[in-house]
Amino acid sequence: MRKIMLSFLMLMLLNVTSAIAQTADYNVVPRPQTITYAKEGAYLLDGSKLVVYPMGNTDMERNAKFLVEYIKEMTQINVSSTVQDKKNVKGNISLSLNTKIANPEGYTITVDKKGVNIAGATPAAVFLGIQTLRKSLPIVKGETSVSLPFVNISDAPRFSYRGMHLDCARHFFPVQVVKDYIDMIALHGMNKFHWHITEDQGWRIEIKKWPKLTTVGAWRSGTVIGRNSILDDGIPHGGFYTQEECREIVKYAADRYITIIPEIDMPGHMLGALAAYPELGCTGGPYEVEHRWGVFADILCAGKEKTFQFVQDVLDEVIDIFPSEYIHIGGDESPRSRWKECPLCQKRIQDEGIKAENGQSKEDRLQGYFTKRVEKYLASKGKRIIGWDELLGCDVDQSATIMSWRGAEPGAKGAKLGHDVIMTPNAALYFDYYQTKDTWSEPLSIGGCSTVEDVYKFEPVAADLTPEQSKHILGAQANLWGEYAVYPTFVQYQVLPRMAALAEVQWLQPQDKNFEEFKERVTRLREIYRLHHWTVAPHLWNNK
Ligand code: TNX
Repeated sequence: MRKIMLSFLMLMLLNVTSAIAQTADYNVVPRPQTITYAKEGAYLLDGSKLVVYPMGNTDMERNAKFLVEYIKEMTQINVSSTVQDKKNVKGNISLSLNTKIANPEGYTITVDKKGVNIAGATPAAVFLGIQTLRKSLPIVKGETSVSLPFVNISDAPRFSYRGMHLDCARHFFPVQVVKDYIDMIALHGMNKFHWHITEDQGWRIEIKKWPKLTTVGAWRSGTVIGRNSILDDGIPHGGFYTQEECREIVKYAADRYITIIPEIDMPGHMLGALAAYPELGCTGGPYEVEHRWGVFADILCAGKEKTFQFVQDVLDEVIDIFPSEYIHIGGDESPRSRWKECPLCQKRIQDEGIKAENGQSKEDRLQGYFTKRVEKYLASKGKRIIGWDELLGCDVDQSATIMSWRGAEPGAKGAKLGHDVIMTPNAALYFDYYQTKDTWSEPLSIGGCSTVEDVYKFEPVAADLTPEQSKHILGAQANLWGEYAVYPTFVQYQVLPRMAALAEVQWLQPQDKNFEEFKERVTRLREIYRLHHWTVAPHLWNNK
């Protein structure tokens, strides 16, 4: 009898162990601000559970559907979403709004015997909480349930601007690649996508009033091989996004609470447009859509009124598509040589009484005139400008937000002058740089080197800024320039996992960062990258 009892007990024990569900781990990237575990207890997530959302709230309904999808993706468990009524909150996964949370992106996750609740200050905050829960889930196949330890999570991001940039102008990428990139941005808790869509090497957005921008400006007859070698591949390259596609992408991002900030780079980096409309340049051309990489002398003529008509027409259509309050107007790398020799630009300088001042040449300040005029136009439509840090050398207004790329110093300087600033310093946050010094077997990159650790260690707020000045640092962003980004897999390789390191720079206070612990978190995140079949750079894992 005892023997039988014992073997029965053994069997039960075996059964229990095999039935122990795989467990969620809330240590995700970016790490939540506070995670407080209960002494014991766990919620069993299985196919009988529902995701409930407040009745009549379409944003929360969409959030609920995303969560259902994510649960399926991670665990293969099918739950469904439904509107909330009194009966079905208990024991289920509920989404709710809590206006008492101060940060508009702040949220809490509570897992206890009443069920799971994600409460956010706004639907956007709830979405961020959903991302955290999603990343916490174990990746399992063929299980009927997973276990979520009882916990209280309270979280909010450090910076309001958490961005990624993608250059779709040097090389054109299909709509799906852009959507995949937006998925990556969402997974990392980011909320801005800076979309670079005009360049010397191609104009990538349909503008109905200026059709040659895409019939002519979107196509080049070849591309230089390597880093500006003397060889050209002779292979036509091009493409553009129709306005309809742009709207589709805007919606795709907005559904994920990501704002797209389009960049129309001016007055430099404009050869795509000049090839289409040579009358917009100082010499009148002819111009060609560029095959090579770099900085080119031919830029928009600041003396001609037609140039401003062109810019306004383009921006009219751009702001009709992109609801973002910010429009990026570039402003980088605009050589002065043409403006110096152009009678119309010189006449403009005279007429406007522009003088060399503050170490800035007349032509530098002509770019200031150009920028202020465009800014004023956009302001009349309720929009604000972002521009590259070259603008600090051009006598622009304090209202221009500065994107600091030539290191972090221009940004610190801008903040001291009262500009809002977004930090994208090349040394740490240029994801077109190599991510290892051992480059022999790496795909060709622009140069430089920024390892995952270099990204992680970047601190956006310089130590010598006063608290008042620090408030001007809105956040940080990494840029992926496209000279060598020919393939979507290479785009993935360059941003994963550096994007994860950036996510913690954007989310955490410096004292809460810890690279060794981050490595463990990102190793789990890599499993989600793999689930999506994204290509991940292996350097952090000794190339394994
Ligand atoms: C500088 S960053 C540029 C880009 C290049 C990049 C390459 C900036 C405002 N201008 O046009 O693609 O370097 O790293």
